[in-house]
Amino acid sequence: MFFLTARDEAALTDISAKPDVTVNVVAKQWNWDFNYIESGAYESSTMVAMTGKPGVAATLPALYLPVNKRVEFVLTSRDVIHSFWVPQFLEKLDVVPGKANRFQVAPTELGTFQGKCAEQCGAYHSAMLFQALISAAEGECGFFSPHSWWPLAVAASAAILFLGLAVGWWLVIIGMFLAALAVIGRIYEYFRGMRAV
Ligand SMILES: [Cu+2]
Repeated sequence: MFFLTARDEAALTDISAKPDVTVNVVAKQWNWDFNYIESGAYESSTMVAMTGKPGVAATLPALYLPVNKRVEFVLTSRDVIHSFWVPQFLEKLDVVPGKANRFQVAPTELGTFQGKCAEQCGAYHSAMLFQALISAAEGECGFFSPHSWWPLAVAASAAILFLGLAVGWWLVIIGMFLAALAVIGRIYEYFRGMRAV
């Protein structure tokens, strides 16, 4: 038992491999900010009201991770000691002010996993919940990646539409057609669990 524990622990705390994705997880009273270093996407959140009613899960901060990629978490705290815990990651690590604790995982399963703060950190400690969403890794958040095409497509459709108002009705039709395509594409992407940045 000790051997297995020691072996797994060594594997989880090994951060010598170069990660594909680095996420700076910032714990704060009482929520989480997720900063995606490579893609330059920063998401901050405010405290979630635990009403006990259905639908709260949708308001929780979401940690987006690609499947089958090596992710390194850099854990920092803005105030007191918290603890970053997604049970399926087999690792629970303290988030300490003034210190950056790190660990790596490579999620192998698609889906939504519950995460929480595992250190009593004050009055609303129990509200420090989040969701880890593991989705297909289709490119990073680059200019032409699936994550960023949407605003571009909408802008292009709108431009054609307005140009159409000056040029002729046939261009308006084309603009509307493209706009509809963009909307349908975005909805399709959304339901596939893709990430919108
Ligand atoms: Cu906490």
